[in-house]
Amino acid sequence: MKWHTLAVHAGTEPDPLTGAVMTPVYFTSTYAQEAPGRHKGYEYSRTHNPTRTALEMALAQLESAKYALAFASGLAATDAVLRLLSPGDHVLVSRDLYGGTYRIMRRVFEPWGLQFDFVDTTNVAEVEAAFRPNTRLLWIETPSNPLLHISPIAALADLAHERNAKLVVDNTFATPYLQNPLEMGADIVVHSATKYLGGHSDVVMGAVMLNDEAAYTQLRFLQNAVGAVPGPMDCFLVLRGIKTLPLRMQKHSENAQKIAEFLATHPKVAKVYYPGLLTHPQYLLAKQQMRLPGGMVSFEVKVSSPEDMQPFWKALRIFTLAESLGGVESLINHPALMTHASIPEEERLALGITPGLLRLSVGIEDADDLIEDLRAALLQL
Ligand code: P1T
Repeated sequence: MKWHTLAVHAGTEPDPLTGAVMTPVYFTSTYAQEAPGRHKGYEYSRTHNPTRTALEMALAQLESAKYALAFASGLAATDAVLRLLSPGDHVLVSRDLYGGTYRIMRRVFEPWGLQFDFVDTTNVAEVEAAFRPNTRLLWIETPSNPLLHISPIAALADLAHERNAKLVVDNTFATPYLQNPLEMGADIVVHSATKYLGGHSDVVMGAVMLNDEAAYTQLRFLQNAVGAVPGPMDCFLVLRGIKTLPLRMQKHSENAQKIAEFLATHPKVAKVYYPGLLTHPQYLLAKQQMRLPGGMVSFEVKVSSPEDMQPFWKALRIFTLAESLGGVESLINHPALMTHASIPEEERLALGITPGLLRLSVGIEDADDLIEDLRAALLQL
């Protein structure tokens, strides 16, 4: 099946009871049993819910995975994957990554006994040198949040497997339409479905996709035992969002390319981070492992302190200053003060998350309007 067909039909079968073409939203916490333990496969909605089952089937198909599990948020999905490990295990992680992922690793799992090292995963030699005998996972974000670094999935999967470790890819920025890490050798894919999979900024959800049966069984156990599951309405919303994922990603990417090219020539802009620009250090790798460069653009403006940004924020008419990304509307975020505030300042600055760094989630509006909005706001600096 090709992509647009897959997105429209994945996980969606006409309801056998009524013929309803759209997946019904099963608002029920429990299910009648004919006799104790005799039921139609559903007992209790923390364990299973038919709307969630339909979504999980769709998510698996999108990532060409055998299995998918939906969670209450991207971080709940991350939490479940990290719980596959035991105290004393070591994890290598992309240095540039979502602040909340950094926080759960440093402040929840490190005190619990896991060990983390944050490395430049665009550089295979640096990753190789950081492996320890107890390294169990290599965890990468590609493109990374917020600097859009691209890490080589196939090479890192080979390296992880040589060292008896697994490769986890947070595929949130790329989406399954732009990149399928499992096909490149990764073992586990994690998504914040809050973003492009949902696509409309109206739901918080996470997902895990994988092929390994033993890890799947353990994750299914954790999903039920810990209980961070999404409700049926949220599952319906993400199922609906998925139907337009390829269409949206094409437009997000087309707009982002135009905006990145505009910013690259702007005198107030010191640096642009976008994998679709020839100046991006991993431009060729992005071309090779991604269908399109995606809808996220980061750039650095020439300001000495965040206070100097006030007139810029005030002048914006279309871009909304907000955390999150991946919706149809354009958002702008200040990583140092917002999404990445949980990373200590010294580490942030070393990474390149400076007071002038801005991150755009480019929506599907008309590119000319978006460029005009940025042009007018940049005039204020
Ligand atoms: O917000 P939640 O659904 O729990 O997903 C967490 C998460 C995981 N991975 C990546 C790459 C992410 O970007 C996120 C969430 N990110 C934001 C809210 C943000 O504005 O960057």
